[in-house]
Amino acid sequence: MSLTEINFDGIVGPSHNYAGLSLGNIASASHAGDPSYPRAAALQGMAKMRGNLARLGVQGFLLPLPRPNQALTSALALDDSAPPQLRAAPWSASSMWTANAATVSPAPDTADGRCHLTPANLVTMLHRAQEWPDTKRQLDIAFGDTRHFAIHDAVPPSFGDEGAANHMRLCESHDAAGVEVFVYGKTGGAFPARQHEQASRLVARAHGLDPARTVFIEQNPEAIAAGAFHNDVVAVANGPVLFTHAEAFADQAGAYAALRAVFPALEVVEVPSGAVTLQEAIRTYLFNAQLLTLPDGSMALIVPEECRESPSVWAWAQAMLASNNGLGGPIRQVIPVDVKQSMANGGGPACLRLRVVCDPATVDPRFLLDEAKADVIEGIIAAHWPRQIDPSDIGTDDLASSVIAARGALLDALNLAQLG
Ligand code: SUG
Repeated sequence: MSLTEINFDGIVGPSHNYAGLSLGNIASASHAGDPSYPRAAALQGMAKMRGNLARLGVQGFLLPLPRPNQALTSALALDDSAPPQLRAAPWSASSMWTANAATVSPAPDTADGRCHLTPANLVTMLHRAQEWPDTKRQLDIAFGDTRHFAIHDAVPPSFGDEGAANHMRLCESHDAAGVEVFVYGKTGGAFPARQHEQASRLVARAHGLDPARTVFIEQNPEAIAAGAFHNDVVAVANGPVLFTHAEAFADQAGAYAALRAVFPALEVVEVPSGAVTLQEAIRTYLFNAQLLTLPDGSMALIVPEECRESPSVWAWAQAMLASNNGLGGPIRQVIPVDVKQSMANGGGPACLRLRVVCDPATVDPRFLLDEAKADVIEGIIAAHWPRQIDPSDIGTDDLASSVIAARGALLDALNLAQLG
C-alpha cells in the first residue's frame, strides 16, 4: 500500500457571500456587505485544484453543503425582524474551507493503523457550527472503507474544535510515524480563541496517537488579537519543514524545543517580524500557503496573489528563493494563485484544502478529480452558480431556488445525489 498526501479542496458553494459573520477574522469583517461573485469564486478554486493536480498527479474535493439550511432557519425562528447576520447564517458557504472540515491522523500515527478523521464541531461561530453533520455524511462516503479509515463524531460542545487548521504533522516520509502538533488558543483576548486545548487533547486520544509523538502548543495570543483566528494563518508544516512567522506561538523558542525533542529532523523556516510584520503576514496570508512536496522531492509554496502584491512579503520570498536555490534549502518555488473571492472572507489556499494521507485506491473515486471531471464541474459552475449575490438577495426565494438547483446539478453530475 502506498501512502500519499491528497488535498481535498472544498468546491465553493453557490451561496458564497460576504455577511461579516466571523468575529476576529479581519477579512470577513472588512468585506461585510460587499457583493459576492460565487461563479468566479468557484472557478478560482477549480483553477487552484487543476494546478495542483498537474503538479502532484492527485487531487480530491468535497462538495458544498445544503444551503439555505432550513433546519437552522427554523431553529433560529428567523423572520424579517431578525438581525441580518443571523439571517445570513443558514446561507453560509463556509464549508469551502475544508481545512476546518476535520482533523486527520494518518494510519502510521494511530494505534489501530487506520487513518482517523474527526469532523470539526466549529462551535465558536454559529454559521460554521451547522457544518459538521453534513460534512460527516461526505466523509463517511469518501472514506467509507472501514479497513483503512475511522470517522469519529465531532468533539462535544462546549470544547471548540476547528480541525486541521490548528493541526500540523511533521514526518520524514508519509509511510513513517509522524509527530502530530496541535495548536490551541487561550480565551481572554479581544477575539475568540476558537481552538480549545481540551478539544485537541480529546481528538488526539480518540485517534489513538502515541503521547510521546504528540505535541500541544499554545498559539500566540497577540497573533489571535491581530487576526490569526486559526494557526494556519501564521504557520504551516510539510514533511520535516515548519514554515512559520516568528510570532506564531506563545513561546516560540519553547515550541521549537518541544518539537525538536520528539522530532530531531525538524527544519524551521522562520520569517522574522523585521522582514514581514505579523499584520502583513495576516493581510497577505503568506503562511496560509500550501507547502507541497513535488515529485522531484523539492517543495513549492502555493501562496495567494496578495503575497506578490506586498513589497515586504515578495522581497522576503525572493531572498528566500535565491538563498535556497543556492544552498539547497527546502522551498524552491513560490507560486501565487488567485483565490481573491475566498480571501475576502479570510480563506487562503491552505484554508481551501484538507490534507489526507492515504492510498488513493482506498478513497471513493467520486471524490477524486481528473481533468475530464474538472471540465464537467466547471461546466456546471458556469451554467448554474449565481454570477453575483448582493446582501439583499440573502433570504429570498429566488436565490434559494437557484442555489438549491445549482448544488443539485453538481450532485447529479458527480453521481452523488445521495447527498441531496
Ligand atoms: O471560519 N470565514 C472563515 C474562514 C476560514 C479560514 N480557514 C482557515 N484558516 N483554515 C472563518 O472565519 C467568513 C464568513 C462570512 O463572514 O460570511 C468565514 O466564515
